[in-house]
Amino acid sequence: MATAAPSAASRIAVVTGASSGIGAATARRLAAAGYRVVLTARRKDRIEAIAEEINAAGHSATAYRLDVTDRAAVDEFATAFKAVGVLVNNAGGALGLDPVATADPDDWRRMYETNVIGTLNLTQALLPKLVASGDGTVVVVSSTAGHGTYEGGAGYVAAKHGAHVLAETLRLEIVGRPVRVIEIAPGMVKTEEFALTRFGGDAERAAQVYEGVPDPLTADDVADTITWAVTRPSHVNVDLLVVRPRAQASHTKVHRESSQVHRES
Ligand code: 8X3
Repeated sequence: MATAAPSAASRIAVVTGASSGIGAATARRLAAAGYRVVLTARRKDRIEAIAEEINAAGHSATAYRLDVTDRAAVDEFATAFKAVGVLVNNAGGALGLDPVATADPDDWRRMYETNVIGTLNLTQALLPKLVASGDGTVVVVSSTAGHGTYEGGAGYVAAKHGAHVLAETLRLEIVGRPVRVIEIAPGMVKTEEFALTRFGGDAERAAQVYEGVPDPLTADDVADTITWAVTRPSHVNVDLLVVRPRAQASHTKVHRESSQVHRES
């Protein structure tokens, strides 16, 4: 099947949260698809190593240390570009799985900051450059948590609903300009860090999330989906794509080995 090769003006792709997981995998996939990828994250050593690996494979990547919640730093970053073709807002994540009655408000604030304000910062700063490319694409990596709730998830679910609303509203507001807004909403993805971060480094609790689940999605599965959506012809806007592993029918209905069990923390 034909894919849309990026034109010269739209060849730069910025990926946030590119130091691991879905962000790193997306940087690799977009580079292989012909984009000059700019990897951003707080951990400079990790994005530099991934950029080196991409360049060694004959593709093009650079690394730029960036905290998406630092607006002054984001604005400074944006001055580096005349035009940007693709912005993948991937930085974010979950903290805790506590019920509303006892959850830590600081966790909620931090999740809103990274998942929503971070996406807002990058999108605002780069929107003029995406328009200037003549063929821009904003990707918001939300989650199935942006489309339904589950016990213990409210802080993360609220933040991801915020990311979903940002994408949906932006699409309404900029229609007529040459920029697509694509939301990718992954379900259960087994990455090295998502669950570990959620549970404050508790590896045992993190492992339980995926216990017995045959083939949760990988970061590369989601990167493949993102890259597919981005490389459709310019007039094709994949508004919202929900992607789950076959073993997950909903947040609360996950197949684990031979039994159907309900999700528990
Ligand atoms: C991750 C999906 O089920 O942990 O965004 O909320 S879930």
